[in-house]
Formats: sequence, C-alpha cells, structure tokens
Amino acid sequence: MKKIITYGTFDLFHKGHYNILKRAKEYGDYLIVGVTGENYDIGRGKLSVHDTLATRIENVKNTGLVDEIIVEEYLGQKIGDIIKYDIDAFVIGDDWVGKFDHLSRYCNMVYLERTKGISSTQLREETFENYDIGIITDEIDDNELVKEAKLVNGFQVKNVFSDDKKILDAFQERYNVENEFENLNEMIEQSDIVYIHCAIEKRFNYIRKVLNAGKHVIYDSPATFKSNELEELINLAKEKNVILMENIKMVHIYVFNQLLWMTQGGLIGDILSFNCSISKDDENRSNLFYDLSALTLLPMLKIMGQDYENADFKVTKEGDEIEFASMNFVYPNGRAVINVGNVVRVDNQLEIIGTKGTIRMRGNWWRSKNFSLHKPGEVDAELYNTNFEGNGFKYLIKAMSTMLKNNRIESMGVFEDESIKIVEILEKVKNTQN
Ligand code: C2G
Repeated sequence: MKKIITYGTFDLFHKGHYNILKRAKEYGDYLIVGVTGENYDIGRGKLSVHDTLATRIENVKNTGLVDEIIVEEYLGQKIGDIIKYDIDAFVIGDDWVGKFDHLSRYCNMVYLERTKGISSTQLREETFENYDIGIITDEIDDNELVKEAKLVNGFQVKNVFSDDKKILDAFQERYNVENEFENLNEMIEQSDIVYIHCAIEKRFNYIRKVLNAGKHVIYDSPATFKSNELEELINLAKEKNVILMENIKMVHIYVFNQLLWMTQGGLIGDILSFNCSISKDDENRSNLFYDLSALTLLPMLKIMGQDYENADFKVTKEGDEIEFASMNFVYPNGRAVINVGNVVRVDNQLEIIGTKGTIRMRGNWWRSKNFSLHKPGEVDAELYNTNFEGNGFKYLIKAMSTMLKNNRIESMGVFEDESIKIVEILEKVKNTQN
C-alpha cells in the first residue's frame, strides 16, 4: 500500500484545496492530511486564519478523499510524521517548490501544480469586513503599527494626521500611508479605528474626539493623568458602543499569558515579591516616563492585586520631567518594587518570587519571548518560550479583530479597573516632590 501525506491550513476550504487532495489521493492508496494547529499557524506568522481548527478538519473530512487526519502542531513535525506513518510520498502545492527538498531523504517529494485564480487570502479579502486604521501622531515613528497591522486579515493603516505638517509629510512618505490629512475631522471620518500616538497631554482630547465620532480607539497608555478623565472616556466608549483599547501589547503575547497563568493560578505558590525595572529601549524618544510606568504597573496589579496597604514613591526630577522613580508597594503578604529609568538607565528585568518558585524575565521583558522558572532544589530552570517577530502589535490587532467579530467592546487584556488604577497611581507619582 502506497501511503501519501500532505499538509495545509485549509482555511475557507475551496476548490484549490479540493484539487490538491484529489490528486494527492490519486498518487497512492492511503491519504493522510496534516491540518495546521492554531498555535502552529500563529507561530509561523499566519494570524489571519479565519476558520477554527475543528471547522478546517471537518471540511477536509467532508471531501471523502482522506483516510486519516492529523494535526500539525510544531515546526519540524513533518519528519517525525513521515517516519511514524511510514509514508511513501509527500505531496504539496508548487507554491512550496524547493522548500521541502530536504524531505526527499525520507520519502518521495512531489510538488503538484497549484490551482490558479483562487486562494484563502483572496477569499478572506472578499468575504470579510475591512478596517481602515488612521493614526494621530506627533512623531515620525509609527510604533511598528503599519507593518504589524498588515499581518492581520482585514486591517490596514490607511490614514495619518499630524498637526505638524513636517511630521505628517515625513510619516506619510516613510510608511507609504495612502492618505495624509491636515484636517482631523476628515481623517476620523475616513477611519474605522484611530490609533492615538502622541504626547500624554494631548491624548485625552484626541481620544474623546474620536469616541464622539463613534470610531474605535487604540491609545498609547496612559490616556491621561486624571482618573476621572479616564472614567469619562470609558463611559463614552460604552455609550457609543465602540472599543477603547489601551496599547499595552504584553497582555496579548502568549508567553505573558503563560506567566499570568502560573502566578495567578498558584503554580509558584503564594507570591512574596514582585520586582521589576525598565528603561526606554529607544534613546531618541524623550519623556516616556509615564508610558514606561504603565507597562510595569499592569503586571504588578495583575499578579499582586490592587489591594496594597501602602505605597511609597521616590522620584528624581529635572524640572517637570521625572528622570528616575522607585515605587514601592506593601501588600498584606508581600512587596512590589518598581524602578523606572527615563533618563537614568536601569537594567530591564522582571522577577517574581513565590513560595514554590521564582520567575525571571530578562531584557525587554514587556515584549518578551521567554521566561525561566526556578524551582527550589532544582538545578536547571524550566524555560517557557514562544517565538514571534516584531513588537507584538499584531497580537493586539488580532485581539481587536476577535472583539469586533464577537461584538464585544470591553477588552479582557487590560480590565477597566486596572486602567483606572494605573492612572490613579501615576497621578500620585506625578505629584510627588523630589
Ligand atoms: N493549494 C492549491 N491551490 C490553491 C491553493 C492552495 O493547490 N489555489 C494547495 C497548497 O499548495 C497546499 C494546500 O493546498 O498544498 C493547502 O494550502 P494552504 O491551506 O494555503 O496551506 P499552506 O499554508 O500552504 O500549508 O505545514 C503547512 C504546509 O506546509 C502548507
């Protein structure tokens, strides 16, 4: 019996998929199909897959051509499958020509002609809603949004506004954004989602304006220094039934959710200490103190909770700008220490000590791909990791895409009370004297 194997995502199952399965089956007697698992696709940067794994499997099964279906879960699995299932030939479309030649040591490698004029990408573009993103910016850097948004099905940055014409022109040229606007209202009108990427002092008014126009918002955090203003924005978003999304990407990154699961689920015991430091990773940007602080306060609130008994801040200021701050929070059973260097540089790291283990993230932990878990009495640390390129913005957009699909406006990444608490703390830090 000649055994054949082929793989694919088979999203929005179409004629091209049917054809390749049919020809693969004709090539032998027994056909095994590996359907890509969701994490595997996310890991290889395919964020736009629409159908669930169960639906994709069902569609492959319904062709009646397939003898066995397996799930492809990780890079490098194919070799193990060929050996395990005693495969004679590996069949795949010729869009992959040359890419799998190394498999010919294990079985016959067959590339079949792809069906012309149809693809999942094209179907997704035709079938699903498109969201045009506009950016309000006061700097030439886009925080990688333009590139990252493209990776999520249906999303693209189309519009840009800046009240500084020089920045507007430079931004438009640098990122090749379709439309630049000198009139803010027009830009908002043309956009479905607006990303607010400017100095904190201006954020509140911009956000309010966009929400009032009934458009979804992504904003650099914190939105304001006043918790009553943030509450006003949250209520306005609800009234207008639109999403108000805080740009803290960490909560949408896989490895961070593993860390939360471990700490919140008691897997490292009771948490005794939360220690974290951060400095800006981009020398050219100034006055990032509050943005950096928001990034550190969120994991603290998620892991240690909001019921600290006492908070104490030490700040070093130059004029109005905070150069360095150390924030200490005393909890009933533990302590959190957060060091933020704005001008002063500190080593980026995060350490959480529990009664049953310590978790460490080194380097730029807020966009980290890994952490280590050190258990008492064990020499080797356990490593948890997941790979991705970029700064993680695509995962935030993907989360937004899911919310839009489910008609849900409240984010489960950063909860409302967490956002408010962050602003309350920052307001106090801002008013702390040297
Ligand atoms: N295909 C085709 N004609 C099309 C579209 C797709 O012949 N018009 C084939 C592809 O060449 C592939 C299979 O259908 O052999 C599944 O395609 P996708 O769902 O796009 O999966 P892909 O991302 O190519 O997965 O491990 C995953 C595999 O390496 C390939």
